[in-house]
Amino acid sequence: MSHHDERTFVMAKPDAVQRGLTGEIVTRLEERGLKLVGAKFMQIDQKLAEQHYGEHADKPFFDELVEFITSGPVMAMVWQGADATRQVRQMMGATDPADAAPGTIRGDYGLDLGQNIIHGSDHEDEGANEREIELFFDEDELVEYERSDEPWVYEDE
Ligand code: IDP
Repeated sequence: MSHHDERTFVMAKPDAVQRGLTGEIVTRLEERGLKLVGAKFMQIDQKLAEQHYGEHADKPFFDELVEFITSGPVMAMVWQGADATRQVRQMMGATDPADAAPGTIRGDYGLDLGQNIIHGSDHEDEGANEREIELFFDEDELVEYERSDEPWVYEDE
C-alpha cells in the first residue's frame, strides 16, 4: 500500500440527508482529492447504532445519540487518500458545531452538538477507521480504481 491508500469511514448523518447536504459533503471530500471507494445509502438499525457508538454506551447522551442516528437514512461512505482519517477530521471541524471553525463542514452547516451533520473515524483512536469500515461494509463492497486526476493530486504518482 502506498502512503495515499489510507481509508477512513465517513457518514452523512440523518440531519445532513434531510437538509440536502449529502452532495455537499461528497463534493468537498471529492474536490479535496480524496477518493470515494464505497458508499451505502441506508437506515441504521438499533443494533448497528449501539455497536458503532459502543464507546459512548455509558454516557448520558447515549440513548439520544442512538435515537438520532437511527431516525432517518444516512449515507455511509469509505474515502481513501493520504492521511485520509486525519484530513477528514480536519475538514469536519470540532465535534460541537458551535466551536467548529468556519470553513469546516460542521462550522459551515451546524449549530447543535446532537445534530452535527457528519461522522468521520477518529484519527486519535488507532484502527478506528478500519474497525468502522468493517462494521458497515464487506470488503467486496469497496472498489479499487485509479482516479484520473491522481497524478495531479500526488506529486509522486
Ligand atoms: P465525534 O463525532 O466528533 O467523533 P464523539 O465524541 O465521538 O465526537 O461523539 C459522537 C457523537 O455524539 C458526536 O458527533 C455528537 O453528535 C454526539 N455527542 C457528543 N457529545 C455529546 C454531548 O455531550 N451531548 C449530546 N451529544 C453528544
